[in-house]
Amino acid sequence: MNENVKWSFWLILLIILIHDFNCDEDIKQKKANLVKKHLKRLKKEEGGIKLVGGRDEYEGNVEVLHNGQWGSICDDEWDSAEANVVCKQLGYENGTGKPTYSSHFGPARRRYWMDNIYCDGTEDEITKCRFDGWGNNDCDYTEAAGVICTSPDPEIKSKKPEEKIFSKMPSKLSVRLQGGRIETEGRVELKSKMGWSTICGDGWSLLEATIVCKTLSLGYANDAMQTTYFGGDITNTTFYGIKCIGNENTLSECKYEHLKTGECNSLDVATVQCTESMADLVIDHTELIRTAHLEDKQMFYLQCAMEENCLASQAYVIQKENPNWHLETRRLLRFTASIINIGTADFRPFIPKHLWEWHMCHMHYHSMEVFATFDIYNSEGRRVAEGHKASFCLEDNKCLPGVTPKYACANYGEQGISVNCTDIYKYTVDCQWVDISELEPGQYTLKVAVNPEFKVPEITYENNAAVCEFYYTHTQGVIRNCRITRP
Ligand SMILES: *[C@@H]1O[C@H](CO)[C@@H](O)[C@H](O)[C@H]1NC(C)=O
Ligand SMILES: *[C@@H]1O[C@H](CO)[C@@H](O)[C@H](O)[C@H]1NC(C)=O
Ligand SMILES: *[C@@H]1O[C@H](CO)[C@@H](O)[C@H](O)[C@H]1NC(C)=O
Ligand SMILES: [Ca+2]
Repeated sequence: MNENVKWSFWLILLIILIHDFNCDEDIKQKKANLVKKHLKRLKKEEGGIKLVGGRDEYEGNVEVLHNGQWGSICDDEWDSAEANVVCKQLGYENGTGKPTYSSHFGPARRRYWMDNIYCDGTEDEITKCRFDGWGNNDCDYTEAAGVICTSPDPEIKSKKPEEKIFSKMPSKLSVRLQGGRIETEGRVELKSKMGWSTICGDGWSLLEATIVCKTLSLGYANDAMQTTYFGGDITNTTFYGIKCIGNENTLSECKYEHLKTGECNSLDVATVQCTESMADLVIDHTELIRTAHLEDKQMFYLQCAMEENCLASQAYVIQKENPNWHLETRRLLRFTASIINIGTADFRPFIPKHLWEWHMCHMHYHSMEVFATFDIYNSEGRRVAEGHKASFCLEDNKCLPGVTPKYACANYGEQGISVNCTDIYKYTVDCQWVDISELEPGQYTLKVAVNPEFKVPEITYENNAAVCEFYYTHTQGVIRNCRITRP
């Protein structure tokens, strides 16, 4: 082979490689449209904000949505006035925001959308404050602005049930559904010594709705809505802040914040739709244990994964600081996640098909925001390896004998997991790992959870997480002694 031919060969190979990592414009546009629609549904429209990188939902670096793209906020001129507006916008009523500076919750992962923000305190949204104009900034990734929101409402301040101010539900409690088209649906009403009461919609979830259906012997909750669809708040008293874990036998075992005269803050009241059959996902922990291993992988091969936020934040720092970042390696704890549906109905994603998000690097649609989480905790219970939230495409990879697979992700196919079928994320799949590059060798806890936010109804969530011991030496990672529990 003469020199010219040789060079052409390498050049073509290089072009093919580059092409693989650059996803084409059409797909980008398609994705942008889908994302826009999807976000709109989640009420994350232009000017929407979220907190990222915090240990809990009330803290993190602030990201703001502009033109369908999330961007960071720079900490120049950032102080409590701005932090208060952010916390107010996030719904922490009368709460205060403590500002954080200098990428306190990790380096800025996105371009800066806003810099030199000045709020006078009357604004209810951060984008109503003065700033330098979209994208105008002189900041680098070490200058992300963040907040820690505190709220007078103890439920928001702490997730520990003991610290919430709750009362036990009355032990003699009648339950009925009103206003439905059929007897298995309607707004929920409870009878206490103060007569029949509706339940305020705030915080109403599948966990409570499931117990209502169980109490009424109507099976499982298919939906828990906060709505006036089945009639609104027409009783003289209302229950506020009912909370169930999801494993109670009757609503009497749940808790509530108060029973008050007068209406709910918003018009919406708690409603349910009950159904006879229901899905039930379980993690196969033996497969987890069997397949767990370490892999050191060059960042050059992790570019798609980085686009989907599958690496720890330090990887993004390296990418920005080190011109030869693609030669650096990351240490990944890889394992297979096998998830079987042992219920009596198919598991279906809660986001309708036309809102699914196209993931251009991995070339498939994601039908759930967060389907699984993988987290590593140290002996003090602190999360030490950033568990990324994985969204997947859901399909029947393997079924018990006699069951025909129905769901397949390819070609915009229907997604779901049939009864007695398993959705398998093999350890070879991109992003099917925890990035433990910054972890010291030692003894840890690994927690793998599916449907962790209880967004899709199931018979029970008590079997949705595997909590295992993770022994990590310089050369080996071993998972053992898994316990099945709730997420
Ligand atoms: C917030 O403040 C207003 C006015 O000071 C007050 O009426 C309201 O009850 C407060 N809300 C909470 C949740 O503390
Ligand atoms: C609400 O209270 C009024 C006055 O006390 C009473 O007449 C009415 O029947 C009550 N309504 C309900 C639904 O209990
Ligand atoms: C699923 O498997 C269980 C246990 O093997 C069996 O009892 C049940 O009938 C199966 N259900 C379906 C829909 O195949
Ligand atoms: Ca389950």
